[in-house]
Amino acid sequence: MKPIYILNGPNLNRLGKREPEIYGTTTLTEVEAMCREVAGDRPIEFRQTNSEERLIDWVHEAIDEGAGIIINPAAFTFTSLALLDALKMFKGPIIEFHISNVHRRESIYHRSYVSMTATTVMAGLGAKGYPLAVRALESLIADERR
Ligand code: DHK
Repeated sequence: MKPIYILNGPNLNRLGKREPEIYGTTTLTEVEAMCREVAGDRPIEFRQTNSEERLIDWVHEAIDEGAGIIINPAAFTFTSLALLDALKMFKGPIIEFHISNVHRRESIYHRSYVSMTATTVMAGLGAKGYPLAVRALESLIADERR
């Protein structure tokens, strides 16, 4: 069974301490555990980086190995054409995930490049939305959605 890739961008390593009024107090380690529990037999590659280059390299790995992608690109959502170009190459379903409702925040967070290729967007469910995204991705994989 091919793995799903759950990829997290810059500053998410500080989840739980970072602006808890926006992102909550759940840590990324706790998020990973929740995702693995929901995934059952499905292998998960759960990763975080502050590097755009590394994030793109992981998308390239997913292109060759992955069944689906859940990506929280964080600030790269709104800045990276390189990340958009990499995600366009992925043939499986892509869920763009944001902990906060980016559309209710400052306008700098309103225009996502990633949304131009994502299968669906989940935003505002909080960190506990990640396991829901795993369930949603399994459904998209089963339906062979892109
Ligand atoms: C996380 C970030 O780091 C921000 O740059 C985004 C996103 C929002 C989130 O809600 O997960 O604007």
